Amino acid sequence: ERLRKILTLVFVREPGKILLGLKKRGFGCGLWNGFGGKVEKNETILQGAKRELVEECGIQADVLERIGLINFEFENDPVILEVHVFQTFHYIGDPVETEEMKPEWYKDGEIPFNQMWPDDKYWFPYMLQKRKFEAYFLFKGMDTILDYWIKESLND
Ligand code: 6U4
Ligand code: NA
Ligand code: NA
Repeated sequence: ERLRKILTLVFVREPGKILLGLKKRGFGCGLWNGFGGKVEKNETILQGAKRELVEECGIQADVLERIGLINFEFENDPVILEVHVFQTFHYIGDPVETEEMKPEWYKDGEIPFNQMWPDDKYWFPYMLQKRKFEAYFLFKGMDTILDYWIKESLND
């Protein structure tokens, strides 16, 4: 019996650069990442993604593009994290620091992978090149990837 948690992860982009947030609390604290969180019962995944983007960095995006789907498992843990990854080049507002995230723009070639989740280096290249992907990672703790696969996927 697996317990599946649905999460979102949103990347705001401009040509040549990408907005990341330093997570200030909770899961992934101290790591740079996109913006997102748990999808609530009364909303769709897309609505959850847009809500978390506003809540965490003050940015509104009317259109988000689905770019990836990642399933995470942790050794000896029944929970599966199903993370829906989105990106947008069209947004309203300037990023603001919130209680959860400190936003900062990074050049596409200067992503701080050594201060990010260890899986990110594997799938960021797909996202940066706008290639839709699906991936799976099996973690031991927060730092060690025991197994993974990643594939380009074209389903919409
Ligand atoms: P609360 O505590 O309810 O405010 P919430 O904002 O709903 O939390 P949070 O911040 O725990 O959810 O969501 C976790 C975020 O971290 C999601 O955006 C998904 C992302 N995430 C989780 N594991 C990840 C991983 N291995 N690699 C990655 N992002 C991950 O790049
Ligand atoms: Na969050
Ligand atoms: Na949340």
